[in-house]
Amino acid sequence: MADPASELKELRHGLYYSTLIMKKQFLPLLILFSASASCIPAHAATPPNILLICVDDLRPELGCYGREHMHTPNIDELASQGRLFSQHYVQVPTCGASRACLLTGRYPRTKADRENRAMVSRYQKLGASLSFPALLKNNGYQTVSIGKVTHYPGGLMGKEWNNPAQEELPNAWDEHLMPSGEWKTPRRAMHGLAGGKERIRGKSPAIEIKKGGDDLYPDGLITETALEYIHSLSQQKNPWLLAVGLIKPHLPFTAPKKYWDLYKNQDLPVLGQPEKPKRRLTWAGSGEFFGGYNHGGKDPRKDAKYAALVRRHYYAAVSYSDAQVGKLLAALKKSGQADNTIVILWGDHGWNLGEKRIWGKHSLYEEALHAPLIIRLPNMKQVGVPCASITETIDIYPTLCELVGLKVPDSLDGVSLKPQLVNASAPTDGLARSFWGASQSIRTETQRLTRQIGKGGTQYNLFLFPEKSQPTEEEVKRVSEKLKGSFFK
Ligand SMILES: [Ca+2]
Repeated sequence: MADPASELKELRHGLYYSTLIMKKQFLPLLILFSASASCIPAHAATPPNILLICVDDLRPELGCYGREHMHTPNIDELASQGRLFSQHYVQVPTCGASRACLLTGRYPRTKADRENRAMVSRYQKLGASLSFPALLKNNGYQTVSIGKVTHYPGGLMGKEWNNPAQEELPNAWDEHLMPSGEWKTPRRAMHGLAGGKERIRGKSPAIEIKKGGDDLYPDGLITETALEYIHSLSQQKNPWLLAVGLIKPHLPFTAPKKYWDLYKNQDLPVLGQPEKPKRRLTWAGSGEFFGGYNHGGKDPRKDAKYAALVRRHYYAAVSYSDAQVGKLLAALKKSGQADNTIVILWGDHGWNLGEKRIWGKHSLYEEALHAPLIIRLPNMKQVGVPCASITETIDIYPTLCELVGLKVPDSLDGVSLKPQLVNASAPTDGLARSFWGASQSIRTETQRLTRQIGKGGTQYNLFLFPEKSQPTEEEVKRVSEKLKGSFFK
C-alpha cells in the first residue's frame, strides 16, 4: 500500500513543479540594478533575491523584542543578524487590508481598502502594476508566493479559495501556491485543525494541542514546499522573490505538542492594561474569538485560568511558526544564496491577548497595530542593533525598490527605510497612520491619537507612552489640536 505521506508529496510535486519552468530573462533589471545604491556588495553579479516571510497575527511578543518568556530562537537569531524595527505599525488591523498595504505601498483610502478583500478592490482600481511582486516580475525576477501572503492562502478566490479563474492579485506571481494536504482546499486549511479537520464556525475549539510533527498543521506543509523552492530557485540565474506566508499564530491557536511543552509550566508576565479602557473609542467586541469558536462556556475575560491557558496556546503557536522560520533560514544558508538575499520578516498586525479586555485584533489600540518587522541585508553593518524610529508597513515597498535599484513608483505613500538599515539611529518622519472603518489613528514616539467620526461628531482618544497615566482633558485637547492636521484625508 502506498504511503499516504509520500502520495501527498507526489501530489504537491505534480501540481506545483509542473509549472516551475524558468524561462525569463532579467536583462531589464541588470541594466537598472546599481549595487552602489544598496547595501549589497558592488561585486554582486545579479540583483539580490528577496525572501519575504509573512506571519499571521504575530504580536511583537518575541524574545528579540525583549519578552523573555517566549521561545523564539530563530526569529531572535534573524534579529541578531539584521535590523529589528521596534516601533513598526501596520495600516489596518486585519489580514487582507494590511497585506494589501504591504504589497501596494499605499494607505487605504476607501472603506473597501480597509477590508479583507482590499487586494481585489485595489487591483481593479489601480491595475496590474500596482504591487511590488508585479514590479519585480516585470523587471526579471521570478516571483513565487507560498501560503498566506495575500488574504487568501494561495492567492485564489472562489468557494474553496482554489478557483484558478479568480486570482486575488493577477500578474504578480509566476506561481502562487497553497499546499492544503489533508485539508484538501485552502479555505479548509486556513483554520484547519489536526487530522485534516475543518473549523466549524462557532463549534470548533479555539485551542488545540496534538502530538505530531510539524506537518500536523498546514504551516508544516507550507514550509516544506518553500524549502523545495528555495533549493530550486537557487539553481537558476534569475533573481527571485519568494514570499512565504505562515498561518500561525492566527486562530485557532494550534500547534504540535512539543511547542506547547515549552510553555505548559512557564510563568507568564502580568498582562498589561487588562481593564476595559475608559476611553473606549473603536473598542472591539472580539467577535472573531467569541463568535468563531466554541469555548465550552468559558470566557477569558472572567476566568483568569482560561485566559492564561489561551495565552499559552497562542505562545505555542508562535513557537511553531518560529520553528518554520528557522527551517527557511537554514535552507537559505544551505542554498548558498544567503549572501545575496534580503530577508524580511513581517507580522500583518498585532493582537490583543486580553489587554483592554479585548481578545482579537479589530481595533485601533496599540496592541492591534504594533507588529514585528525585521530586515536582514547581505553584508549589513550594525547587525543586531534595533531601530526605534517609528516605521509603518507601507515603507517596505519603497525600501525594496531602493535596495534592488528600481525607481520608486510615484504612487507610493511610504518612505524607504534604507537610512535606518544603514544606521539604526537614523530618524524617520516619526509618524505612523492606521485605519479602521471610518476611524484613524496616528502614532508618534510618545503618543497615539485616534479620531472617530460618528453620530456624536468628531471625537479624539489619546494614549501616552509608556502607558502609565491617562491624559487629562487638557492634554487631549492640546495634542489633538497639534496632530489633527496629520490625519489622512
Ligand atoms: Ca492577520
